[in-house]
Amino acid sequence: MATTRRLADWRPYPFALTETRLRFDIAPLGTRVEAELNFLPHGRGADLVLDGAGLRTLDIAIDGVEPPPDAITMDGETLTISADALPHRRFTLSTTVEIHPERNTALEGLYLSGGIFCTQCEAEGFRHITWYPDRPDVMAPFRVQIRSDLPVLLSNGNPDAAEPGLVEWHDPWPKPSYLFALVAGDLEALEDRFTTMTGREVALNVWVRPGDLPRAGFAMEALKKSMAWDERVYGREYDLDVFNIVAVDDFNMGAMENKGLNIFNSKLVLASPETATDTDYERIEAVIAHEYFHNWTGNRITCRDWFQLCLKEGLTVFRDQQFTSDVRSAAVKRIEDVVTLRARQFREDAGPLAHPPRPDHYEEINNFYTATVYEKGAEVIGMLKRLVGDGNYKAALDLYFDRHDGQACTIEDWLKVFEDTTGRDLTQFKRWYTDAGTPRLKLVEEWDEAAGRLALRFSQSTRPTPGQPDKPPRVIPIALGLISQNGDEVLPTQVLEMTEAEQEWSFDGLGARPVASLLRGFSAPVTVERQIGRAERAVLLAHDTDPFARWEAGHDLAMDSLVAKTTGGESDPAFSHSLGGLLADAGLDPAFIALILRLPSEDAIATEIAAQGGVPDPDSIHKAREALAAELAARHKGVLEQIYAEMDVAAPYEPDAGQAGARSLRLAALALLSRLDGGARAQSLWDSAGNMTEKMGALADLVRAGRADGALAEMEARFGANRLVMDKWFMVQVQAAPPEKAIEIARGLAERPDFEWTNPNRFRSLIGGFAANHAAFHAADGSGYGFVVDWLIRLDPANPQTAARMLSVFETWARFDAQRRERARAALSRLAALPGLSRNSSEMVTRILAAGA
Ligand code: B3K
Ligand code: ZN
Repeated sequence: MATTRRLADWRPYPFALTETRLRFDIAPLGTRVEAELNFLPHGRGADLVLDGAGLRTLDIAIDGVEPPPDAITMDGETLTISADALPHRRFTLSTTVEIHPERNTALEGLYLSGGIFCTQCEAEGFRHITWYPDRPDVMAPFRVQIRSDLPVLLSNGNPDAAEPGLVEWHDPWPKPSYLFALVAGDLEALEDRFTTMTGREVALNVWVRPGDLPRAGFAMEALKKSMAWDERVYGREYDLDVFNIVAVDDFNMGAMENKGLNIFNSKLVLASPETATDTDYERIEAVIAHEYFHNWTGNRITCRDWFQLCLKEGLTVFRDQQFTSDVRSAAVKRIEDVVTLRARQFREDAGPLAHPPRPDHYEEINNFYTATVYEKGAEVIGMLKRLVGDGNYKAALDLYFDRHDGQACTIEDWLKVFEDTTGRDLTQFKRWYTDAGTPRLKLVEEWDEAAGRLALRFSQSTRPTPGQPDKPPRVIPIALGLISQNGDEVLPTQVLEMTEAEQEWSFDGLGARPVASLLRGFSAPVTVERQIGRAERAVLLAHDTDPFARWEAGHDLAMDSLVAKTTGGESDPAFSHSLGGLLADAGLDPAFIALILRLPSEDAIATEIAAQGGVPDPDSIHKAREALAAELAARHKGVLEQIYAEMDVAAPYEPDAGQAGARSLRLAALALLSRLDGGARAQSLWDSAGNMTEKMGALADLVRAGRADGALAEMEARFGANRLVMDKWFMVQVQAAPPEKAIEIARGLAERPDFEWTNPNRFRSLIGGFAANHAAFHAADGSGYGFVVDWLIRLDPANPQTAARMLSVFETWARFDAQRRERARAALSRLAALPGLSRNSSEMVTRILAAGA
């Protein structure tokens, strides 16, 4: 039975754990784990409660003596040793258990991936390894011995003794169990070194399967860059003699920040120009940085309980975003982040899965590794920084590291360092952490021609979310500038600090009515409602000095056209016209133009229609978007052809921002042109391209045009044995396919022997890729819903985490028409009724179905 866990129920653990010693005997059919835990009772009378799941317990002893049988209770996932059987002083609990990594398909705890033993312990995977207080506020130094005949045996910390078949690792930094890691396998390392700011030498290794070394170099460079950046920008130095990264093929998410031993999904490590795209490279760099940055924000300072997850994740995402802005283009990065935030987090906030960055209850914590905790968590920190200023932000962070090093903390601790640094009261600001939902900011402008005064009247409101009917006003930093009709900036950026439900600001001494450039840099994660004409938007698109606001003006114009077209109207010529100006502007960053050319996604259009109170129709949305693309292509054919030719990078491939920007513009132009030439140009690019970025761009266009058979066959012939490339092969065929064909293609692909559905990457490529084909997934006959649910029913018993995560593709089901809703409800109910459904999927499906109640 599922039980709800509540923040209000947190109590300190009644014992200190002063040392953890583990010994693993790894064998093909069963691994033995011996644990010795040194406990110091904080007081008297508390039972010792430990977590464990799926363990075959062979032995339990306290100070070497087996406790009397009636002192031990095993119930579900807990082992309790009653207080009467415990000494009132330091004692050692020893246990021996047997576990079966070779049968572990859930990829949680110790498991096998392609012959490599590896672990994933966050959030509660360690209990699948041994009996333990498996909670983040119990921290201890670890000593780990591994016995195995495999050649490479790794754990956290520094290597100690080693002899053939046995190694010992020692991690002196107290850490919670979720940061434990172990790897055993036949691996090769790309080796390097880093000298820290105080001159300490650190050995760096990126461990991969034999043969993959040539594709590990970029990850290593990214690691060194991250280490240097964290020293330079945050003053944070690495604190062990070695830093290991291991790439494995079977992994439930992207990567994991285990102390000194990061374990990665191989797709976020391995890259070569022939096998990885520019986007893959950018992601690898960002995730390597993210996991590395966790060493301070997550590991040295961790979370008191899982409700505080965004304490480490929001901050670490914020830090990796800063890093990418520094090493690439800040403007482009900001726009990309906002696109992702809206696509994932706003969508989450608007549906049945809405929750605050710091939730106060959950059934399964793994369901809360969400866009809200991560991306909104990062936005909240961005707002805080904007409100207190860069200097205060830095001082507050220094204080945070000083005050809380070695501790397990809360959001309250985090806010307190800002309060102590600045003297500000952050009580109202804290609502960003505790309240769910995306505030809607409404602006009404009043222009007084005679006085030359512009009054801006703002109001804010947030719709109810599950369990939170009332939403008091929040602090909203509104970064604002004013642009004159002829394009001059008449007021540089100011930050208005909105705290009330309604508030007004006015600006005097203006010669003529300016255009407000609102929410510059996307200064708060809110939606905006304002009366603004096409002409004003065009002014912003042509002249705004803030790249985000400029992009946003283009995005809004495109969205207006798309929404109008969907409901049978005409597209607005203003967008196409302004686009002409941008395409001809040689001074603009190609990556920026590419972002404007990338039309809003079908899902985003559906969201907008729903937000305006309409019922989105996936088929008309698809047609409208295709029609606008074709229109733009026809209207700008000449300049698009010119761009396509000019953005052909002649220099040898580099995954840097400059080259990647040129390629993204080239491919955006190609995508439009392919709507005119039926894919002819895409075919010749496919034939000639020497890098995966252009290959995949061309291939998507070929798939869309229905002429990809040749290219797909070639790709399979060349890369059939490369799992990561074949993941792309699976995905593009379903995601870019014409919606009416996608389901047949998906069914066919699912029959293939290389559709290894227990591999999360492969599952996400095919099933997730299909669900990302908006009109196919939301087909009126329910075939898309049925297909996805059939696969989730199959996956759930094997891998609940990945199954539950994918259920979020259903979070928008209630916004469609009655027929689609019925079909979605039927499919979801089939899943909900499944005997033995995991706690993960059960919680998700119950919350999702509640949307239609
Ligand atoms: N902390 C891990 C995520 C763990 C997910 C557990 N279901 C990766 C990261 O955010 O860096
Ligand atoms: Zn993280």
